[in-house]
Amino acid sequence: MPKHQLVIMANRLPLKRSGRGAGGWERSPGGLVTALDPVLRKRGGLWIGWDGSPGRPGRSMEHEGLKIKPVGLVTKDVEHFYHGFCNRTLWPLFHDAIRPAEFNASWWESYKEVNDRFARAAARHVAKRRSVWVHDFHLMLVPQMLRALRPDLRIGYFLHIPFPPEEIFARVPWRAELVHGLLGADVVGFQTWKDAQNFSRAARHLADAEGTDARLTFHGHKVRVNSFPISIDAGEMERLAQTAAVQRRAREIKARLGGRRMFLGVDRLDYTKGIESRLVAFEQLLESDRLSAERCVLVQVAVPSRETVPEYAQTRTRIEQIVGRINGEFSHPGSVAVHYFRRNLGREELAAWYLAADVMLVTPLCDGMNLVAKEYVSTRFDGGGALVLSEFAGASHELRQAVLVNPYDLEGMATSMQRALALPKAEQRFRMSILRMIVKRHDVEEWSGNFLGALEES
Ligand code: ADQ
Repeated sequence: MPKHQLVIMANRLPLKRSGRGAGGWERSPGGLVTALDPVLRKRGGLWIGWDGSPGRPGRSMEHEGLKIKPVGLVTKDVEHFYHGFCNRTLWPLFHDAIRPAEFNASWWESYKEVNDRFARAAARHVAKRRSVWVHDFHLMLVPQMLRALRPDLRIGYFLHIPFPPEEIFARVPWRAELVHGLLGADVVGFQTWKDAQNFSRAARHLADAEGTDARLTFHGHKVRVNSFPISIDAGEMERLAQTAAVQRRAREIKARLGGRRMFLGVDRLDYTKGIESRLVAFEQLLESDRLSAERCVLVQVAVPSRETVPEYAQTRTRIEQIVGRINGEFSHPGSVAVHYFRRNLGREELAAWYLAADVMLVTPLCDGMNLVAKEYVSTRFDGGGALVLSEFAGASHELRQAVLVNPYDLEGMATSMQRALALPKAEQRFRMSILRMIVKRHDVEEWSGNFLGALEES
């Protein structure tokens, strides 16, 4: 049995089969992979997860020094476990019930089965007394299941999305089982201290755990609970932005937009990200003549996500309707008001858009952290740009120098967008320098070091 330095378990592998050509791989989209990929590549280790296609699992393999152990999901698992319990029960419920969560006993059965499969895969493939780091809401039962199979392992768990207040979490018919699942870990980590407190309260009230918000005991097992705000490889993002190719591309983007001031949004196409609200706020600015499409433009880049879930298809339709409405009303020949790109951009292209944007709009209705905000700040080595950030993103706890907005207050958001665009130069640069310092200081290396340090100590 090879000795792996660190074992990551997450629903998705960091790579997925690329549509182009047989046997090709590309990076999986989303924040979890953005954050964890550099950590594991630096440390080396094993990643256990699903490759994103239904069917038998592929073979174990090694990719650029990273060992990969695929776990298979059949079509029924994809429907019941992934699209069902994960995306239609846990995701909406943990995001403040923005959309109603559905509770379905067959999905729950599937969730238990798939979690058991992951736990068994880890139990078989992980060397003695190793540390296993389990990630996110897809695998909440794994810590307890794995502890039962392999008491020699040290188990950490990190939740990438918010943990809801008890009165929302308590709606889940299987709430106690979910909490028991997490209490199998030695360290349970969250994005913010509020999430950690929500969890500890649920553990005490719904699952008979005892102790304080930071230290719980459950059936004699001690569990540490804390916040570990996730981050990005800030240095790498800055280096990318400093390359001649990215700077050239940023100039080209600006020129193509006719030198207009640019608002930018970059998100997975998800109803939690507040894309519709920011579009409507922009529409209000145009409608009231506070801005004009001849002088500014909003660019929205949205990467397709969970497209077979009905709420996602509806969100996409609504966004496309709003974009059409705004453009129909306010565009002029040569100056389209909203540019909407539904696609995944490469890292260089992404950095060029960040560098070209005057104002970055990160306006989720609810978000665990939001790495786009941190990526934007790290690319702005030129000291330019302004960040409009939702109070309901975990990132707002750290990035206090952003222009903070309530995305439910459309008029307030419109005013803040206009204000961000017109910030006096000195204030804009001052805010950006503080934001940059925070993200640089608290990067993903620090995040993983803090979490794994806590796990070592446990
Ligand atoms: P997400 O909701 O997926 O993840 P988020 O933090 O918004 O994560 O990051 C999205 C990532 O995808 C970023 O790295 C961004 O660059 C990339 N991305 C988005 N749109 C893209 C596009 N069109 N093209 C290319 N790349 C694109 C979850 C939680 C978050 C939490 C992360 C990490 O929901 O709250 O911050 O995990 O813990």
